[in-house]
Amino acid sequence: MNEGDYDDSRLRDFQAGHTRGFSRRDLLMLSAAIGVGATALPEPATATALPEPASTAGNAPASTAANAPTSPAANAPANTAANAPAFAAGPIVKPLPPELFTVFGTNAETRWSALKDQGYYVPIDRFFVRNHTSTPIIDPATWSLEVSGSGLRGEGAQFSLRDLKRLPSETRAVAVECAGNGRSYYTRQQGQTVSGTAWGLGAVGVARWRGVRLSTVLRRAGLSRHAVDVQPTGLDANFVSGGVDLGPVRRPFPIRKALDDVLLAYEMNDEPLPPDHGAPLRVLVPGWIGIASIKWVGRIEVSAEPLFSPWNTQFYRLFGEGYPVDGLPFDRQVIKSAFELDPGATFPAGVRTRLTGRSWSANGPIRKVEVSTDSGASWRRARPYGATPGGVWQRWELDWTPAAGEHVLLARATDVHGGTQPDTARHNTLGYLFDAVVKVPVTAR
Ligand SMILES: Nc1nc2c(c(=O)[nH]1)N[C@H]1C(S)=C(S)[C@@H](COP(=O)(O)O)O[C@H]1N2
Ligand SMILES: [Mo]
Repeated sequence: MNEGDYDDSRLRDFQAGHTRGFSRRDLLMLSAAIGVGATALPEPATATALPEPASTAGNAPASTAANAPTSPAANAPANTAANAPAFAAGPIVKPLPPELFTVFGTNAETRWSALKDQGYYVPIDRFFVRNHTSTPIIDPATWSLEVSGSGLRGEGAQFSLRDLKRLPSETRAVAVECAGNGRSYYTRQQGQTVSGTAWGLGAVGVARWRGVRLSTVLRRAGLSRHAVDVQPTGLDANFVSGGVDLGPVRRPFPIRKALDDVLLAYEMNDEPLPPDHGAPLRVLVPGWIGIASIKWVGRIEVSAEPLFSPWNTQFYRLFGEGYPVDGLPFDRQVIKSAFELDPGATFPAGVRTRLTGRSWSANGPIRKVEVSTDSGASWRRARPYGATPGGVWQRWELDWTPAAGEHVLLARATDVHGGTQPDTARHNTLGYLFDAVVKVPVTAR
């Protein structure tokens, strides 16, 4: 499918003020944030046609009591003193040992050294977590999925987890990667200012997901041929940004993508989906930026009109000198490589060591990986190894005998379509889609 056409048409809708589920105030904030005001984004003389700010939250799923996430504290016995620390422990449920993760507020990045000697799939205990707020604990027995909207022929439908598990299942390798993965390198490597979580390269993971195809569920719910957009909504708390309640986390994608390869997953690496990764059910949108893969989904809206949320109007747009159209939306991930080591690692000098890493591209399997151990002066082909189910990423290795001193390692991948990693990523103020070759300083002694 052609995401470029989709993005262009949504940009035009947006500029023309054809937004729904998106407040005038958000639009003004966006105009102010990008510093263009009325020039690029028409000041809504159409303001009356746009919903009032309150309607942003009003777009939230009618969260039924049964669907409301219960806090761990709510499940605690009457005397909660002993249980209090479990609730206070933080926004992420699973342990975050420092040898596996770097924590940024409500988010945790996988340390690349923790992927060495792991298989193709990233184990749950080291899979990165990106939470806008906190992991909700949802009772799978009372949870249900609501599928509704103007893109259905009838009233819509509700599915319990048991209903979904009775439908034909599919198991697939899919990467989840944050759009801002590698963001800190805009600053560290290119000296540029960006805003957002200062991820290294560890906001990515590949898992084996099992679930039901979204197309199966949409057809059961009475999909109409007028449907154009699909928008899943999370049951986590509303996201408040700059004092503005943006409502629950949600983001639309086109019906073509929905019917192509989107999965509703209830298992991750052969285990029930863990709380931090979206239990009881999450969306997986292969090849797209992580935000498309909504966790803790409670409702899926199917619409006969284009849908908008702050996650495709305010965030996930490209603003910057390098972009001809200010505020271009985007959906697809790019190409990257990472060594399975932490920057600043040390090696024994004069001893042969095996460098390992992984490369991945949202546009197709990796064809070759070149590695430099001398700051880019010379390059060698890395040896690919291991099975590549789904062709999501490629593991590789290369032997190296370092001389004593400081070295800079680089890895550069090329995919089957010839797409490769540039020396410099195209700067955008929100720091998305960093695809340049990363310089990894190491020491031998
Ligand atoms: N409901 C909900 N879904 C969400 C998010 C969230 O905060 N809430 N974060 C999104 C973002 S930005 C990313 S990168 C991925 C991260 O998935 P993971 O935490 O399973 O690695 O989930 C996406 N889905
Ligand atoms: Mo993300």
